[in-house]
Amino acid sequence: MNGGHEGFAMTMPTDLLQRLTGLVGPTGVVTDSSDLEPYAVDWRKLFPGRPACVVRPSSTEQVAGIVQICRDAGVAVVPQGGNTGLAGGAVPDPSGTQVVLSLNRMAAIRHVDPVGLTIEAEAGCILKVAQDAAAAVSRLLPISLAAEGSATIGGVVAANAGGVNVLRYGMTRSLVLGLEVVLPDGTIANGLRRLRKDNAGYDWKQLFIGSEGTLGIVTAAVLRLLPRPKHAVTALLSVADPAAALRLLALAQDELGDQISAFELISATSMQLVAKHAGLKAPIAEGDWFVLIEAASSLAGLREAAETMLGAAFEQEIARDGVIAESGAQAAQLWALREHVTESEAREGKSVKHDVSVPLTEVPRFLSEAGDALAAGAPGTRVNAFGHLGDGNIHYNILVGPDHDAAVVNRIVHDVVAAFGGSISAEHGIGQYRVGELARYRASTEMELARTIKRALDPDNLLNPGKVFSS
Ligand code: 2HG
Ligand code: ZN
Repeated sequence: MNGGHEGFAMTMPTDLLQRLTGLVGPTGVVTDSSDLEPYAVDWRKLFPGRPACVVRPSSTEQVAGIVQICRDAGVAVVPQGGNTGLAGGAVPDPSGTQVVLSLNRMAAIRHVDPVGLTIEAEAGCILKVAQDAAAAVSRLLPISLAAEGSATIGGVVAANAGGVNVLRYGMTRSLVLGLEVVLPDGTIANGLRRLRKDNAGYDWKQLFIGSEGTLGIVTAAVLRLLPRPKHAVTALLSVADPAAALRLLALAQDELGDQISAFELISATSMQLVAKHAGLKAPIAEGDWFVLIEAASSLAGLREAAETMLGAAFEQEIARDGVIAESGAQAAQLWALREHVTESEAREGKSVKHDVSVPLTEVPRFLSEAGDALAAGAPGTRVNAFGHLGDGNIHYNILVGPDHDAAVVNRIVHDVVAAFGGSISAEHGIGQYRVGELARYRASTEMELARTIKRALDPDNLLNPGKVFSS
């Protein structure tokens, strides 16, 4: 019965496996230790866990059944999508007692409506597959992340994912029209409405978006689409410092206005890492800071506007060098520089990540004060800063040596973030990585409000325990 997985028999109530297998069939339950591995640990391998088993339902009713069975047995359930998160929110703890509920068999796109501008997809649908389905009818699903080839719709919604287009289209939350959720007691809340306007009572779906699987399990979502822009322009510029990057943002707002779809900051360190580990080099003169700008529109004239912006940036001595992509292929090359930063950082060695936001205009002062604080409190560390400057969201990642203490580095950086009224998690969520930091930096009234909601929906703390709050 235990499939040869030794730790399993010790930690899992005896009839639980039988009941789960009875519900989803033998192929829907994974117990073999080597098959469990990809579900047990996050991709950065920072949070190694050990699931009792993995259950792979193929319908919302099965998800509800699994939750009920586990609840009866007093066993915790950890929902998991593409397992691409950076905060350890989708992996079990090391106890060997938690059941991972993988949504990867529920991957259907249920409808695409090119006129009503909606798409309905099941939780396990890969984000890129949903983007492609929208593109096939000339529509845009504007959630764009490096992990889009593996991240799933359910995970993207549960994590309220950000990405590079947030400054124009908002976080995932702003694109969710309808949601289907399995609650911690195993009931199904079906709010899969495709309505643009729905002000009838509480907008309860908002509770689950960004709850990281602690309040309910997202099984399907209706997302908003947009007309697909026919024209896009991508430019890479170098600037002297982050203050100049902000002046460039103001200029871009003047010249490209509401067509700006990405405004990304890349430090020289990030560029050097990408050159070293991915063999990619910026096609402009070396600089201290770089800005990658993208604008997209259904109407022509973007390129001219971008050229005007570039000309003004040189004239006003905001930019030192710059290039506008001449083709889609060149645009992809410019984007590849930005998209390879995370991977190149990982290849460089150990890093302590910070996904922070401060009021946008404070970014330059934040960068300088955090740099000073680290030089004083954690000498020998190197800053790899990059991110979504258009949102005030910087990935302030610190390359550390074996003797540096990650907790000390966190404290130094987050204290500066707090001094600027910022957030310790702009887009990656809390997961298990930031539980202590959230408790430290969020006001106790805010934490108590959150706990009240958690207790009301999941009084036994059986849904993704230990994430967002300590259990
Ligand atoms: C990005 O913007 C991702 O590329 C990853 O959010 C950030 O590696 C990181 O810290
Ligand atoms: Zn990011």
